[in-house]
Amino acid sequence: MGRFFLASLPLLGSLVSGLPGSYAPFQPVSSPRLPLQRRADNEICAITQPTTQAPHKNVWAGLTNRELSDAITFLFKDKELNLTEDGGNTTCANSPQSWDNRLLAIDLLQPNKTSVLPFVAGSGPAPPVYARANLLFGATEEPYMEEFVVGPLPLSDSTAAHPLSFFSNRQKGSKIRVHDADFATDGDLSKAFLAEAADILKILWNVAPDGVQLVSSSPVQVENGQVTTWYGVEGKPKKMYDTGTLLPLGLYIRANITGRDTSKWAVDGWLYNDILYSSLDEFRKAVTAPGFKTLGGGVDGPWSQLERNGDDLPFDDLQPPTLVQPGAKRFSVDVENKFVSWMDFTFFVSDSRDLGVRLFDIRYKGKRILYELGMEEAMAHYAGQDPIQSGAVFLDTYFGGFGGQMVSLVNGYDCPAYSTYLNTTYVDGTTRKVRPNGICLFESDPGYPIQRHSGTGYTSITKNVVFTLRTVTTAGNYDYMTSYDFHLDGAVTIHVRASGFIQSAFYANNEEYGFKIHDDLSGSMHDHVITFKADFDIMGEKNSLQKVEFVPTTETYHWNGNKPRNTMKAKKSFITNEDDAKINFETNSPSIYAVVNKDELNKFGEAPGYRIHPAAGVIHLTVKDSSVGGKALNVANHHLYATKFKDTEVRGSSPYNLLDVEDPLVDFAKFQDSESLEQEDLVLWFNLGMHHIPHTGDLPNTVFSTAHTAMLIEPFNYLAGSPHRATKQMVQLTSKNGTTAITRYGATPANCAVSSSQLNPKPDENWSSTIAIRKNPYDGSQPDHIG
Ligand SMILES: *[C@@H]1O[C@H](CO)[C@@H](O)[C@H](O)[C@H]1NC(C)=O
Ligand SMILES: *[C@@H]1O[C@H](CO)[C@@H](O)[C@H](O)[C@H]1NC(C)=O
Ligand SMILES: *[C@@H]1O[C@H](CO)[C@@H](O)[C@H](O)[C@H]1NC(C)=O
Ligand SMILES: *[C@@H]1O[C@H](CO)[C@@H](O)[C@H](O)[C@H]1NC(C)=O
Ligand SMILES: *[C@@H]1O[C@H](CO)[C@@H](O)[C@H](O)[C@H]1NC(C)=O
Ligand SMILES: *[C@@H]1O[C@H](CO)[C@@H](O)[C@H](O)[C@H]1NC(C)=O
Ligand SMILES: *[C@@H]1O[C@H](CO)[C@@H](O)[C@H](O)[C@H]1NC(C)=O
Ligand SMILES: [Cu+2]
Repeated sequence: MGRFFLASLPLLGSLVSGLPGSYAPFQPVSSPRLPLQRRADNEICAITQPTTQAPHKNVWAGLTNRELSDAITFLFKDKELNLTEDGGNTTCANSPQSWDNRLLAIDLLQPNKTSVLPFVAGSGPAPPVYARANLLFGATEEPYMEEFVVGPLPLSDSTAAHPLSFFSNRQKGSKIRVHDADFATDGDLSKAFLAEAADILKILWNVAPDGVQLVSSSPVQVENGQVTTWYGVEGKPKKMYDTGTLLPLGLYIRANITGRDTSKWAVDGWLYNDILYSSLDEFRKAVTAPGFKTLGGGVDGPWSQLERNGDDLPFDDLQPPTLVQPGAKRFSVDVENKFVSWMDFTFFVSDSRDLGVRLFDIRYKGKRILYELGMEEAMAHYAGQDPIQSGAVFLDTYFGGFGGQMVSLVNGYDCPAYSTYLNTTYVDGTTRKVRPNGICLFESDPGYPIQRHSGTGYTSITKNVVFTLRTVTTAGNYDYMTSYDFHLDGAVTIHVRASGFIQSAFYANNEEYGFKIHDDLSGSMHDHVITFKADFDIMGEKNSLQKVEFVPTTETYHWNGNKPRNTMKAKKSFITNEDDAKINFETNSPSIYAVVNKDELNKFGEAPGYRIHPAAGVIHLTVKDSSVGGKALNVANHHLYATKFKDTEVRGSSPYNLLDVEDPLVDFAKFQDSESLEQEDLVLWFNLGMHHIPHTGDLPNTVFSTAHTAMLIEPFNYLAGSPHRATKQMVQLTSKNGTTAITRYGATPANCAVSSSQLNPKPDENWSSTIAIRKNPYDGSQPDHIG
């Protein structure tokens, strides 16, 4: 089970302003709002944010404005690349067209770990800065995408641009064919074929062509050079909500989109009620014949929309308990360097279009435990009787990017009102975009203590204070909330929650792929698999993977007359080879996995390390050897993998993996090439996720409280004892002779009043649905920093 829901927890003692020893007595029902009035002598809590100075520059953060501009200028000057500029505006008419070469994405190329480590240790220079750029070569019969590296930056005589291939283990090289480069221009095609079918739309649903909309399958199918896509017909939302994914109408249209001459593209199949018609005329003949069975189709309405909808709940107009900050914050931030320090933890934050926010150089008590922790890919694999569901595999790093689609957080809802917010930034085409309040940082009390014990005459109890870094990515119909929680016992939990509109299927013939959840509507079954990379460094880079298994056994003990006794033992071993490090957490969880350092044994002779285990359901992909995703999804086949670190194996997947599923840019299976894991630099790759078969409760939106998955990493024989004993936020109660004594340990009581702006935060404070835009080239008018 996961943590409690933050916003609904009563925090006794911090709602009222408590003075030492003077706790709010029982209050009569008639004066419910007393705390502020009664404590008028107290000042309003001043919420201050301590600052800090990062020990060194954040080399992972992203490109500065100048570096970005230099890289873009350099690429555009390269005659051979023949790039068409977008003039800083990717949505305007003179932006590149499908027959132009263009810049799809540009970002910092994360510096090699091997060149960062000496810098971080203070014994080497800052690593050179390179950009990675994804270029789409459209000015050719066979369009392709190729990743380039540009640098070093800023511009110098040694700056160069060349294909970036060391990330990729693709057989066919760095040029990867793009089969749907002209898709942006196909709007005309779909408009035309809907117009031709106007009479049929009228018969089936009594709508005109502009009363429906189309979705296309993802990815396109490529077979023997033939490129096919399917369109699904959907009802149109009636309000502003993007409810289209809840309104499939059960008609699917196949189009042959082979070749670059879009005038030759043609519709060659109409699928309705599981019958495939090979031409519109054939379909029309069937539909207009007597006795043709029409299936209906869902209609947008309150059931799918997001207005409040339902009977009043008891007392529900009253404000629920809320989290408050009773004074100064207890963590410090270097905003410029995106460096954060809370209790015994420090870390750097980076953000990028593809991957969103990730953490680097996570240290605990001054020692690095993780070089890198972040999401690699968020995939969704659907299934169904119809070609849209059956063909749907999404990689969210590709469609807009996990960072590109991050949103401004809603104060008091996404995060507590007192949170510290940081902006995030990403590059769209050649334009830098700034997203205010993309990251929140806050401490909270999950509503249960981290420790307690009652003995004769005493109780010892310790507050559980959790520090969270959170972001939200809205990837089309779905919203992913990613939270990194840091705990007083030295543990870190990685949570992903999903909400938003499900993608659904037309119900007909679909019983084995979902439940009927509304008129003509099936909740389409799918797997969400969210891959994370965790590059552990436990007391140095050389580590091993320990496995401790609970095994049943029959033993004899001489003191028992050697009678057999059925019992259990701990089987301790090491996973010493990459091929053996494809791990599934088994039923009944008998095995414990930990990254340990065998060269740094503690004083009891045990290897110190960090353990990793699921904190809320985790999954791997159900589909084996997916016909749609192929080898592009290989990172999702198990719960956990360990590999030996290499500068060439830094990404477990690529946003462009679906462009060639049989020979993807990154085929994760090729990482498992029998290398030793004994006292090597280990990287763990783990999958979070949910098997999702939507039920009526997913309407209108899936809820975060159930769509939740999490992994916990925690110290394992790492410290002499549990570090949570160091906090002052604990008490001991002792009773003697009928009186109770309270022992405190130096925690200062709150002595300020909570402002009404904390209790009633503005949800739109610094929120932005539009994004600030900075133009290239860099003209010096903006500060030269990131974001
Ligand atoms: C980009 O172009 C579109 C369409 O021409 C226009 O509406 C928009 O205002 C432009 N944005 C900027 C930042 O220039
Ligand atoms: C450069 O791209 C343009 C389209 O943007 C194309 O017309 C032209 O042929 C290309 N030039 C070369 C040398 O490939
Ligand atoms: C698809 O279109 C291409 C290009 O127009 C054509 O050569 C091919 O024969 C078509 N395929 C089928 C199956 O009709
Ligand atoms: C965050 O973005 C907002 C809006 O663009 C801007 O006013 C603010 O200065 C930014 N904050 C930082 C720390 O860059
Ligand atoms: C980073 O590592 C790769 C793979 O070893 C290497 O090809 C590349 O040159 C390195 N980059 C730098 C800047 O050292
Ligand atoms: C405990 O209470 C008893 C009776 O009230 C009293 O006689 C005795 O002195 C108390 N002992 C202590 C240690 O306070
Ligand atoms: C909004 O921005 C102002 C000015 O930067 C800052 O003082 C305030 O804390 C911010 N509030 C939120 C909720 O981000
Ligand atoms: Cu789902």
